[in-house]
Amino acid sequence: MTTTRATSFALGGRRHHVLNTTTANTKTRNNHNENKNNKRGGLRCFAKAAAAKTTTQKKEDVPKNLERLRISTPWEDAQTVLKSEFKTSEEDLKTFGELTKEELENAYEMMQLCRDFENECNQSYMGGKIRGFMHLDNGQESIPALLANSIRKSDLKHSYYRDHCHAIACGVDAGKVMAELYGKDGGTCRGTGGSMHIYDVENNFQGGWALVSEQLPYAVGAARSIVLDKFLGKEGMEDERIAIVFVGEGGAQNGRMAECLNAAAKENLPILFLVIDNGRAINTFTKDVAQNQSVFEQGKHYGVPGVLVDGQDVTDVLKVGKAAINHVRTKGPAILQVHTFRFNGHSPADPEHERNRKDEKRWARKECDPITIFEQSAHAQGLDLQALTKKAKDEVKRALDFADASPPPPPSLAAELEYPDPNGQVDYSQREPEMGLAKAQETTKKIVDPNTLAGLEKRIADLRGLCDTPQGISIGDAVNLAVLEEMLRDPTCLAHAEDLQAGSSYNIPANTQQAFGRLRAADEIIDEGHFIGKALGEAMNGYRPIVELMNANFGIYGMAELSSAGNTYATTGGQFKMPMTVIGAGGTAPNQSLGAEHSQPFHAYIMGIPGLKICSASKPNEAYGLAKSMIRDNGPGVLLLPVKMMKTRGPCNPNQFLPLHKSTQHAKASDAAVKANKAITVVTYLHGVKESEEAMKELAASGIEFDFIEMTCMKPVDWRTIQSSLERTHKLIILDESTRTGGVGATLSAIVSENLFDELDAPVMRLCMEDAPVPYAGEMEKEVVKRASDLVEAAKFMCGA
Ligand SMILES: Cc1ncc(C[n+]2csc(CCOP(=O)(O)OP(=O)(O)O)c2C)c(N)n1
Repeated sequence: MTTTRATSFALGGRRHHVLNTTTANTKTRNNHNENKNNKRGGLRCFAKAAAAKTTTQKKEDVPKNLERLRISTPWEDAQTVLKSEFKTSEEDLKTFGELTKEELENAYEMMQLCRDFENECNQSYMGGKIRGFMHLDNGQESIPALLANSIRKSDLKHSYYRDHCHAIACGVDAGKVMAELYGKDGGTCRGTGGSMHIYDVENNFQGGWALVSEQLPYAVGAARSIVLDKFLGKEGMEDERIAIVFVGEGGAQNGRMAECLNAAAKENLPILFLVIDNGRAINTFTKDVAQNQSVFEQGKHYGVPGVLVDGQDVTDVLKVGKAAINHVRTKGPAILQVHTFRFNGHSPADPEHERNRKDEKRWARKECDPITIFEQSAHAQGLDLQALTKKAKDEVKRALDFADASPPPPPSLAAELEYPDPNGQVDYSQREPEMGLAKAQETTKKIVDPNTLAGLEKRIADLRGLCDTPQGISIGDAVNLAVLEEMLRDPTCLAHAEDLQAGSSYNIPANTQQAFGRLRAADEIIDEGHFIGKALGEAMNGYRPIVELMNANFGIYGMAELSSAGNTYATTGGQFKMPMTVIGAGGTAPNQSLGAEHSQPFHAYIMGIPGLKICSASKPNEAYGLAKSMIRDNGPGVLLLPVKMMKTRGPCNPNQFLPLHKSTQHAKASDAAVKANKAITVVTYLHGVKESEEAMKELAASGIEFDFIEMTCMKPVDWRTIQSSLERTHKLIILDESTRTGGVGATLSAIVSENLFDELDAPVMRLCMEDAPVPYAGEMEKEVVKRASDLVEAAKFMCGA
């Protein structure tokens, strides 16, 4: 028998090019490049550049072992780059080159505020008030100075884990930031996020993301939302908004950077990639792992202009930064690489062992402090530096007092923030588009061509008509109907998929691009992480994206993004909902022969992600009703469909919204079978539904009957439906389309044991996929994937037949 079979398986280039000597705006300020002690390629690059430039520092001031030195990007050189790469006009250059007193005061005050804030963070960390990982920004204050001067409240900002100063410079209250670090209720996210997850909906500060580079596609999604707002004619939106994303030079080596540059260029999105180049990723010299550190030139392949600036000179940063930001506001995407030094360890946990790190830090603090450099420059003359410093320090003091006084969050908050739409509390049929139904209809009429609209309405009517035929509608078309209806009803509904024009591999979501155009129904490059990520950014900004995965298993590339989608509502303290739906055909049918990688139990892999609602549907009726509800739900959901049954037809009620937290009982064992001890509760999903139906037929003659339950809701596990069945049958078989270890059945079985132990007459029996890659050859596959015949055998065994 099947469970016995299970025992046969175990259970259980070093060179870098920061300084491109052919680029006019990149020269070292220090003429110490002949440093004989240094044999590394990086410095030799500096040597060439430095030869062309004057020095501001005596050679003997520089420790001989330093491998990273300050660069020089004087405004006259930067202008050459801006003219050639950004096509900035002479007139604009003149404007950007002139810094007003107010700009300089703002910049200085923000630098002092950030320095003092971070120093106090350090103190608070030592005092145990701040815990976990914390990343400080000392030495890089010219960037917040730029933000304070040039970034608007309405711009959409995506930062990384070193985010305190970015948030403050973008208008987030310093007291709320400090309170968040203290884990207090008055924090930006009520203590749910912490140092690496600062969000503030009011100032459009959208993270605070802790996985290196994950923020890149989210920001691209945010930039798309700006373009979409214009397309939809959304009211109350400023025209020149931009998205800005911060990334380290280490993070910029991640492939997401290339994908996002491609996406930004392809749709000419208003997005600035602000690269914070402190030369080290934690301790590792980025030049040791990256062949080319000229991140500002990464856009060349896509036609995205870039510029490098010396981050120790705040006036250079302000001038060049203003030009880059203006380019994004008026023309399209750009890269701004700011060359800086980080004065502290990566985080308090950083031992800073890597070569010469401590010498570099000591030297940089002494020679490259942007605050001191500004104070000693001609620009500082005439400014009341003392008064500005006092103002900054007073603000930090206020922030500390606010954080201290704030109470801790109520422990119950974590549970309250599980889902924006708590289970069973929303009638999705009544949920209107955010802009209201009337406005939504008016918008759709404005943006969809009348002939196309007529064709679409006919297509929808045809699909609805199929529901009335004796054969019914297919699972694929039931999903298509749901998607088309929702996209028609709510112009903020979007679609993302590969091969979308052709309706992707299983003809879902078909006709969306033809009906709604490329902006709302986007064909995607082949990286599911990329477009799940963009969907996440859109969902944070008023859109309801629907992502189709072609094969659910391809979603493996989007695990980081799915997990962050699940986290966001909670980690933002409930500020950002995440109304996105991911649909994928997947699973492991017997005789599938799709090979190991296309047959993985993706549903089991994502089951542990908090905040995700996971449903599955193996009949058209459920596929339609769940898709409709999930699209209108305000949290992230995944709807899984059986890959080999997409054309299976059946009845469907095209007017219903099914609950996302309920399993579905398809058949009930007779009272006679219960009395005869021949009734079994069978719980399954995806292809297991068809297999179970076959088994039921086969068992009819033996008198064994099933209370047959489909896990239309996989997460949260609906054990109450199982309970009412077990109260009759007292026997449970799980036909599980996932592995014995870590599978859906494992979770379900544990929950049943915990909650329904007294109802069981026998141990729960799991018919799982074994812990083996699904083999291609049928003979071997039979050993791994369970099917109707295994269920028949197991049912007979359980009933002693
Ligand atoms: C996906 C992922 N891998 C590894 C880490 C650990 N980590 C945190 S920051 C960091 C270095 C990033 O360096 P860089 O992008 O240059 O930014 P910086 O911290 O220097 O500002 C690493 C490896 C992480 N957070 N996420």
